[in-house]
Amino acid sequence: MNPGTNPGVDHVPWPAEVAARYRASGHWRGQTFGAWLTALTAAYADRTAVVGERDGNPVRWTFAELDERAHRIAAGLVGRGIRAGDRVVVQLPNVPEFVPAVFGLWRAGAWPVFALPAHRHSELRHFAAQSEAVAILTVDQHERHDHAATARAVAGDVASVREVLVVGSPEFDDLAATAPRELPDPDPAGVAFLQLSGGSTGLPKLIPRTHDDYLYSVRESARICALRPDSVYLAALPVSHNYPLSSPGILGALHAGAATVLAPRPDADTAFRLIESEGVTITGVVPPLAAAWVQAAGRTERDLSTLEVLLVGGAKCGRELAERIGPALGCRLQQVFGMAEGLVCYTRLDDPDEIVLSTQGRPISLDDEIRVVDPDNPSASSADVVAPGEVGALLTRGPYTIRGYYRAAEHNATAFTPDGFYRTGDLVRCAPSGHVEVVGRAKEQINRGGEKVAAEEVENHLMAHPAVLDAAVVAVPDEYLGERTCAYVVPAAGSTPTAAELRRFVRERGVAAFKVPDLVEVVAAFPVTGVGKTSKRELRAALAALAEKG
Ligand code: OOB
Repeated sequence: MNPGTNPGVDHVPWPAEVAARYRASGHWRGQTFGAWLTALTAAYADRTAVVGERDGNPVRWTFAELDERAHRIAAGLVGRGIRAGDRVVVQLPNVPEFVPAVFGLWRAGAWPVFALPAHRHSELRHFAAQSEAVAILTVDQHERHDHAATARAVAGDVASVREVLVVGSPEFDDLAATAPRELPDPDPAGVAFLQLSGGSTGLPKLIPRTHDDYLYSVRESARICALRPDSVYLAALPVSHNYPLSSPGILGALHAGAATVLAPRPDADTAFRLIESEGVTITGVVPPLAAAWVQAAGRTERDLSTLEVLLVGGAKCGRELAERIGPALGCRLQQVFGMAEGLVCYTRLDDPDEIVLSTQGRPISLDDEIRVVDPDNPSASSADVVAPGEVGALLTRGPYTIRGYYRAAEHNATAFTPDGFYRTGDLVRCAPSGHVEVVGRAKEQINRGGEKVAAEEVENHLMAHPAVLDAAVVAVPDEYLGERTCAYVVPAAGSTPTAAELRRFVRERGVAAFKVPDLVEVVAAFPVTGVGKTSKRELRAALAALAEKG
């Protein structure tokens, strides 16, 4: 056991009797990711597993080649002193090496901490510090950003980070050429990796997912999305996100013996080129991307006829867009409503059209417990359910939904009910069929076309500016993204900060570009709400209402 990890304190396990039930029902099978890949390789050795591009050149690996690479990387990592239980921040774009590198970490027993390519110094430093990571795995340059330099700067700031491993460097090639060796299989009930929460409070929380729970959601996702060995999944979104990783994602495709094609970028030109050349049958996008693809489909020369299913999720897919997808792209729409904390809902491929167009699906598992509770009470218990068909706040617990964030005891006390339900912060309505319709959000988060922005995180950055007395970040409706961010700012006495200056300031603090406020409004004072409350929550609600009125 790594002395840095402390099960029960670092992460909250499922109660023993609940875990026993999930094992008895076959949800949890006691298999690790490493053992799972070994079994898949035995079944599908010569089939293509991963297709990608490196420096513009095609890369194509079979299951056997992927498996061997993962074994070599695992041995190389262990040779570099990475031990079971060590955390390693992984910031990789959609490069083929992502797949063997992550399996290499899993086989070494290390926990990937999945950062997005958009994250910058301040976020990476937080992930590394919070997880006491020993290494950062990244690329050199990507989309004109020097990731290796950022990672090295973070390593300089966070004492636990001993090394920066750069995929594509001669050092990494050496590591990946290490002779494979037998390594002990980690505990399948233990944490396998840390995902990031979209967050609503100051800094993103880390989400501990186990081999047992995640593999259950992967197997079921592959089945629900009807993946088969001759399916071809296009990973269009950044692959370290839960959605393209597992809903059904790369892992779902592997489970079915299918190939994954990694798109270096998600734009229609790139995606359509790959759909045509690789015969892609299924992919997943966020609503703004679906809209862009629908538009581009009208004037493309590419043959998209292999595409059978387009998953749309991450943010609400409006009815109008939903209706255009099938006719424009010649495929079936499948809505997906998921969260890195666990619960994933899908419309089923044989659901009636009306359900597919108007709901965000139903849970993966019959053992996913759903409660729709009093939306006006942030501490509503799982018993405070609203009448059937009414809108309420969604609580959930189940075989792949976490019982607590990583090292966040204080936050967990409010983010979960005492009986272990996760407060999703989503406002939903549940149909008698069990289908869920997402109608809004109670959490202080902006959903910018699927990219999540925690209001408080951005407010804290703004308030670090000497000319800012107070800040409140709210969502404003946006035709393309669904929502954009608007920062209302009260200046410090005698200061006159400009919008451009404040946006630059936030960017220069080293945050993902999608968190830089789209709009900044400097106001003399914040409106006071009817009840005279001045809490941030009330202010944001009042400002959001104001913004909506235009
Ligand atoms: C996915 O995961 P996260 O962790 O980035 O974000 C989760 C949140 C949900 O709580 C909800 O607020 C929103 O994103 N969301 C949707 C949605 N799908 C996600 N809101 C409305 N309609 C939808 N279809 O976003 C994610 C994880 C796995 C699969 C798909 C998406």
